[in-house]
Order: sequence, then structure tokens, then C-alpha cells
Amino acid sequence: ATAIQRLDYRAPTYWIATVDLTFDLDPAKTLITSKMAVKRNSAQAHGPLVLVGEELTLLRCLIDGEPVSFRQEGNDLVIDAPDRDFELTLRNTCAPEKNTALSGLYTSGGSFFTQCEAEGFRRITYFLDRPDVMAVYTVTLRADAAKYPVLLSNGNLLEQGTLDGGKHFAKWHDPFPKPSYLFAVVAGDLVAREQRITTRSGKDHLLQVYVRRGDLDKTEHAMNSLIASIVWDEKRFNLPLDLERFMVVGVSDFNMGAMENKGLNIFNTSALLCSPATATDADFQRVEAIVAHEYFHNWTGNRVTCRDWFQLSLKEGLTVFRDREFSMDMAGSASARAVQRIQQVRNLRAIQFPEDAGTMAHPVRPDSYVEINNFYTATVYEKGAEVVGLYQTLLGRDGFAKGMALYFERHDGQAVTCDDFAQAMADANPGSPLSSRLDAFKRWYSQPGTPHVAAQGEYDAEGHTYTLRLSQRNAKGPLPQVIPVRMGLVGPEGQALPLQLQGEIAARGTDTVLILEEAAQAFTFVNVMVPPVPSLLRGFSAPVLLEDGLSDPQLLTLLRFDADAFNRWEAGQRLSLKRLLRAARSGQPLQLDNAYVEAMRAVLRHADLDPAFKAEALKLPDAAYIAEQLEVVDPQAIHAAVEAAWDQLAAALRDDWAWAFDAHQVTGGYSPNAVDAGKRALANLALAMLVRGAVAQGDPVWPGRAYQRVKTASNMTERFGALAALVNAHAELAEPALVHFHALFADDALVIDKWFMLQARTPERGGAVFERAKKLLQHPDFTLKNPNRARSLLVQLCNMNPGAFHRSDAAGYVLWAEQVAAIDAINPQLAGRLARAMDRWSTLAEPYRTAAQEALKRLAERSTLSNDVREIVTKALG
Ligand code: HT7
Ligand code: ZN
Repeated sequence: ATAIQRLDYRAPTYWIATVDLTFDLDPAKTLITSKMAVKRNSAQAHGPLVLVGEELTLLRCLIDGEPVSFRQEGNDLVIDAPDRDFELTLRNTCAPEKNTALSGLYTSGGSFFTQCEAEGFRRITYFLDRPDVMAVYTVTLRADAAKYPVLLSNGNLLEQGTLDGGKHFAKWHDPFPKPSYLFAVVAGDLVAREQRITTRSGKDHLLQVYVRRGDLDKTEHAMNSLIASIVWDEKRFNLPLDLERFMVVGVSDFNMGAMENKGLNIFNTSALLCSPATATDADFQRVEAIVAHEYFHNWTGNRVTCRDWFQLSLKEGLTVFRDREFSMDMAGSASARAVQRIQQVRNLRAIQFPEDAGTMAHPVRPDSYVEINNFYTATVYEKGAEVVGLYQTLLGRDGFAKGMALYFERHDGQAVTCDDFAQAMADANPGSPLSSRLDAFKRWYSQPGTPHVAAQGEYDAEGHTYTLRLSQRNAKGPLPQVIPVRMGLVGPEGQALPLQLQGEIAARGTDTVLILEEAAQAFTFVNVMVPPVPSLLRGFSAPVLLEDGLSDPQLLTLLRFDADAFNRWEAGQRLSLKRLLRAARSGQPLQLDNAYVEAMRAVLRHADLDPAFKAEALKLPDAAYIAEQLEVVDPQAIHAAVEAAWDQLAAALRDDWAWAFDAHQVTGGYSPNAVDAGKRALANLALAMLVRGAVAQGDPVWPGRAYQRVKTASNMTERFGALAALVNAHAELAEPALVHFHALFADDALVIDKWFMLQARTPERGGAVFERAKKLLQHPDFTLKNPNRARSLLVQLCNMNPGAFHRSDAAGYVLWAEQVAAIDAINPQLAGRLARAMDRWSTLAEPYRTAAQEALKRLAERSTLSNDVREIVTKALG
């Protein structure tokens, strides 16, 4: 397969103004009739009309009702079309029940669903399946009335009724022109939670959440999240709900979290269903964020869409930014907001930083791709959201809102580019720090790689000045980037010092944003009366790796006093990171020092810090982030260092953990609110530490208490926390606890996913975790066909558990290659995700490096690989 290049974009020769689709739904063979109003694009030279279709059987092709000459070349349907507007009629079939790739029209649990982003519509009918072709859709669905009582598509229901032979029909019309990737159909035996709302403008809307019978009691949180999202988008960005009816549907077989089809969002059940008994606080939070994300796409993605798939971050980066802002507003307190930011950054560092340094590195706006499904990445989503955040940091909230307003004023109803977004932001804010450096700013879209920022401070005690020298380099991009560095100076007693830059007439307060835009720059502060500790990159104001060279005493000062909660957390992480890196580099056993342990005790016992913050501050950095700081990565050395650190923290703070566990029990009914969730997070961490410490001592008390909690907890957060404490500590009671848990939830697929995930992610000890995971592949509940299940075992083991995966006998790599190939034959998109486990193979120490390379080569030699997997292994091998 050849790579598609961004600069090769050309507008199409024809547009499609309207499309009238009729579906005769049958799992084995569905018949699709399509009538399209095709318009000549006079800006392009006349030529044949080339439509694309995959895995379809074409039955009829008419222009203005007359047969026309056409040919099929691979997936292309090439039609000798006239040099004018015309009506094209096509008829074709597809086979939904054979569609295990879950792209196009497929069946799941006896119902029909579609997934059209990015290129699934071509697996339904022949079309100009590209996002810049926006058409108005009318859809008639015909199906057996008993098996498929609910028939849904985008927009408004025009008509429904019965047909002969036990069939019925429904006719839908979506008044908004949309690209084919936003098309959707659902047909099945589903039930809905409904709610009528009146929005600020006085309009009435019907909201519906459709799920399988029996799941209705798990939809309340999704409905509440949807209503909160509607209210928030109107209030924060003035963006109203534009449809009378807004539908959300759950499906168990789904490749990603959810899909923003116009007026008919389709969700993975894992991103939709929750109840206190079956979902953790993290699940509740995830459902809220994904419901919001899909809803926010209605404006940032649907009303204004992407011209081509290279612009994917235009909608994804912006929508992730919006759902993050929403989640932070929903979280409430400043501390809860900081906790959200900490979790975002932890995730960025563990997943996006390695991606940006690895073989699949690409800019936020990629320049080429072989398979677009491989580019739904942490870079496009999470780094893309960070880049949108940079606009807000440079322009302020109001300036950013003005930019958004201008963007919609200019581009509503259009398919546009990242340049259009950047231009609207700059034009809405003349004279701003953005408008004067827009070209340089846009390097965030064109250069891959994580910039490294080095900082060095110099205090002049006599002149009372403090000079901060900042420099940047990016191994994957030659040009300096525009890096907003939010910062403050902290005095030795913790005081926030006034920030007056040399040449400025007054202090800027105690928190400011410096703009680093050259390779190296110096900033001198005057009237600095005491030697300060610089607190840099507050709130993680740019997605960079900061090397500030701060000493332990300086970091301890920030951990105790920084006014910026994010940087307090960061100081603790740096203290941990230093120790872990030292051990991982030297291969010597890690020995935590007293100062560090006492600092962690002080955090745990602190009178004012929120429990949720404490839980984050006490967690060690992720192995993937630690690995990114090393030139040569020995995964087992990192694993040993992290395990030793946990063991020592468990032992040294034993009484403190016991206090924390007892002091943070939540009484009363379950609520997923941030305060209660924070207490549960800290209590769960404490329990994990107590069980770990007890297992090391051979003491049965805490494992016994955890086991009891697995049996009697009244909510999933506590039950699963207790189970995880036992399993992760390799306690003897882990086995019976796992058996008990499985029996309790045998009928709940989403909970059984958790059961697999926990076992696949357990910190390795002597190879037992890998062996168990391998055995679980044979478990009767395991299947490669359901993406949630396959991910819960294989992605967790191979991509998220380096201590178990990277083995000196190469068994992890052998299993990986086998499973990638097996999944590839079923679902290439999912196989592509698993294939990413080897992205960073070339930095591995021996013997891992050679063994990983061999596994990659063996996989690459297979003749039957999909484009998805082929692109990833080819890039991995360089
Ligand atoms: N825009 C969607 C991205 C997507 C997707 C979703 C489900 C299955 C396959 C998919 N391919 C691409 C999801 C989102 O970002 O909201
Ligand atoms: Zn999205």
C-alpha cells in the first residue's frame, strides 16, 4: 500500500449534495439502494466519477435512470459521468454478520450498528468517502419488526410504519449537510432512558440513551453527563444543541470509546454504562468525559469538520481540550482541578511522550499515512489538546473564546484545516502574543518530537537580581517552538515572590507567563531580595520535558510551599524520579533515603491537602515515563527499582497508611463526586500499601481485611481496590478473591474485562504474571473478537506491563507476534493498537533489543498482514 501525502490534497471533481439511502436489513446480506444528487465541481477539470467501496457487491448503476458504462478497479468504481449535474442510482449488498473488523455495517448482540469514521462508509455503499464531501442524508430502514423493533439513523424521524411479511420501516432525515464519516444506523431490540429538556434559548429537545434490555439501570450517569455537557457548552462557548432529538446508543463490540455521529452518538458500553456496584470512580469519570467529548464534537467536528484526515487534530485536539475544560469545571475546587491536570499529564507522559520519541512519531498534523486508523493517536488527541491549551495560555480565557466565536462565524458548515483555526485565533486577537508570532507558533503542528527545555538560574545577592536562562532543543524538529512557560519564584520560607522583569516598570504579580521562542533566552528579574527557587512550567503550561536541575532541598521547598498545586505534585515526582533513575541506571538496589521518606510522610499526614491530591502525590512515576529519561532501557531494572520503592514506602510508612485507610472511609450512599472519590482513592492506595507490607512480613491481618472487603464492599471502587491490593501484592488470598469476584460478576462483561485487566497488569514477580496471562488466553470467557476483552488482556500485558512483557527468554515477544497476527485476521484496527507495543524496541538493552527486532521481522515477513499492522511494523523496523 502506498502512503497518502498531505500536500497531495485536491478538491473532488464532483460533489454529492443529497443522498437518499434505503437499507433492507438482513444480517447475512443487507441490500442498500442509494440515490445521489451529484454536482460537477466546475473548479476541477472534467473526468470520470471515481467512487470507493470495500467488500461490497454491486448490483446496479444508473445515471438519470439509465444504465451507464462503469468499471471496477480494485476498490474503485469508475463511472463515465457527464460534464454536468446528474442523479446517480446504485444498488449493492454487504454482509454485516461477517464484518468482524467493526467498520461499516456490522452486527453485535443480534443488533445492527455502523462505524463510519474514518473510512467505514465505503463498506456500506460506493461513495466519495472523504470528509470534504458534505451531503444531506435521507435514510429509510426496513427490517423484521420483531427482531429489530428500534430503527435509528441521524436527524429527525419523518415517518414509520408496518410493511408486509412482519417487517416495518422508519424514515429519517438529517437537515445538516455532513461528511459520510458521521453517518450512522442502529437497528435492534433496544430500550431507552428518555429525558426532555428545554435549553437556554427556550427550545425543547428529546434526549435518549439506548441500551440492551437489562442495562437501563446503568444509564443514569450518562444521561446526567449529557445534560451537564449541553448546559456547559451553551454557557462557556455559547454553542447550543441544534437538533430536536439527540440519541446515544451503547454497543459491546466497538473499536474505540465512542463515535460522534450527527445526532446519533454510538458508544462502547465501557464508555456509557455505570452503576455503583459495577463501575469504579474512574469509570464514572471516564463516562462523563466521553459523553461530553462526543457531545462537544457536534460543534467542533460536525458543524465545522476536517477538510482531509491530516487535519484530524483540528477536531480531536480541540474536542479533547474542551472535554478537559468541562471535566475540570465539573470537578469544582482548585485542588480537584489540579488533580485532573495531574492525571492528564501523567497520561501524556506515559503514552504520548514515548510515541513522540518512537518509530511512529508524527506531528500533530501528520504529513503522510498509509492507514488513517493508525493516526488516532495520543499525539493527535492529547498533544493536540495541549496545543489548543497553548492558545488559551497565550490569549487568556476571553481571547480564546473570541477566537472560537470567529472560527464558527467564518467556518460553520465547512470542512477546514488547522491553519483556518490558527488564523481565526490570531485574527480575533490582534496585537496578542499569538498574532505576532503565528508562523512560529504553528511549528507545533508541523514538527514532531517533545521539546526539551533546560533551565538554569543565577541569583545575584548584591544586585538582587535573578537571571533565568532557558533553552530548548528537539531531536525531531530543527526549529525553535513557541513555549509559554508559566512560572513563579518561591522564597526559602515558601513566600511567593513578586516578579518584576528587568526593563518593566512594575511587578507582574507572583505568577506570570514567559515566552520561550528562541533556541536560548535569558530573563532577568529585579528586586529579588532572597535566593529563590524557580517554579517553572506551572500547570504544565506546555508539552515539553523540563530539565531544571533543581537540587533535592529546592524540590523539597516546592513540594512544601509552591502555590501551584500541579508543581507541588511535580516536585514530588521529580524527587521520586531521581531516585528511580539512579537505581535503574546503576543496576544497584534502590534504597530510599530518610529525607525522601519523611517528605512523603508529610504529604500523607498533611492537614490541608485534599485526599485526591495526596493519592496522586504519593504515586510513583510510570515505568514508561521513567524509560523515556534513559538512553538505554532495561525494563527489568526499572521494574525492580519501582517495586523496591513501593516495598520501602509500604514498610516505612506503615502506621501512616493504616491511619490514612481508617481516616478516609466514606460513609453513607455512594456518589462519584470528587470529594468522596478522592477519599476512596487514598484509602485504596493505603490498603494496597498495607497489604503489600503485610505480605512481605507474612502478617495475615491486612490481607484478611482486604479479602473481607472484596466480599462485602458496597461499591465497585472499594471492591476492586481491595481485589487489586491482594492481586498486586501476590497475596495468597488473591486466588480465592479472584474466584469470588468472577463468580459474583460472571454475567457482566464489563466487570469481567476488569478481572482480566487486573491479572494482565499485575506487577511481575518471577514470571508468574506472564504465565497467568498466557493461561487466561485459554479461559472460556476470553475471545479475540470482542475488542474490550482482547484489550483487557493483551494490550494490558504487552503495552502496559513492561515488567511482565519484556523477558529475557523473549516469550513476551513471541506471544505478541502470534496474537497480533491472529487479531489481524479478525480486526486490523485492533491489531494495529497491539502492534504498537514494540514502538520503542530500539532503545531496549540487550538481550531484549535483538529479541524484539527478531519478533518484528518475523511478523513483517507474513504475507497476509493488513495495511494497519504492516505500516506499524515497517516503521518500527525503520
Ligand atoms: N471520532 C471518533 C474516532 C474514531 C472511532 C470511533 C470508534 C470506532 C472507530 C473509530 N475510528 C475513529 C472518536 C472520538 O474521538 O470521539
Ligand atoms: Zn473525538
